[in-house]
Amino acid sequence: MSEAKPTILKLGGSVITDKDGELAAKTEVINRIAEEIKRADMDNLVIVHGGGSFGHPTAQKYGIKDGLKEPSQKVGFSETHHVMTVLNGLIMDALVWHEIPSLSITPSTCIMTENGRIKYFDDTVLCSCMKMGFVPVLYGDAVLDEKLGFTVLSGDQLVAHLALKLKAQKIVVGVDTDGLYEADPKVNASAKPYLRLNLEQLKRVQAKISGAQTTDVTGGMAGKIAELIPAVEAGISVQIINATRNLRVLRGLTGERIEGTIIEKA
Ligand code: IP8
Repeated sequence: MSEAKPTILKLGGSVITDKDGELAAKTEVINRIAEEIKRADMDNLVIVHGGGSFGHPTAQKYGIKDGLKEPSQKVGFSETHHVMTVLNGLIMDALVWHEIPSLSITPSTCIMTENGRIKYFDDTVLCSCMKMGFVPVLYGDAVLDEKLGFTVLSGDQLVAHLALKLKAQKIVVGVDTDGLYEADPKVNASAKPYLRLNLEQLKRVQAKISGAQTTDVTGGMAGKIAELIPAVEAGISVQIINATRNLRVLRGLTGERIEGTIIEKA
């Protein structure tokens, strides 16, 4: 058992899936990341992954985020959760085959939200498995909601919630760009990434990009930053790295200096 403060690793949907495809997992990337996680040999690691081309198109098709409005959506809720378990199975496959003691924790069976925000979280299994040295693996999921019937819980909300609950040391956010950019690097090739941001600067960036278009039902980069702000306020450091590139996850986890954006309170 370890006393080290936890590190939370978020694997974005755009890293582990091809967002232009349908149910298109990037199995080579997933395997390479599993190998890097094994090499990092972390005490007290928690992994959270996003939905990519598994969760988002299905959630969008059935309007799951806005809640239960008609009975025909119910099977869409089941399907959204189900495709997330399929993606999670592929992640677990890679972790287990790399001999990482890990346990999938299904958000929809231990979390309920109220108007989209986490209200109940039974963390008994999560905490026990961490005490035993397992790596818990959670993900954005379709969850039951006290007011809406059901909704979509983003991996980013989960990351920030877990970071605060577990008093994490740091959050490593794996995306498919070299950090957080002044403008969308996929649209503007000369856009530059921020190397370091403090809380006030992060809030200014958040205000600037909050109107941006996104296909993610959970809000893309703007949603990600909004979720991270309370964790940064609590003194938890955040590093946004390009997890599609070799060795970045390993180096992000072990604290080596790499390209990306570091966000700290002051
Ligand atoms: O990709 C959303 O998780 P995210 C999961 O972390 C679903 O926002 C079910 C769309």
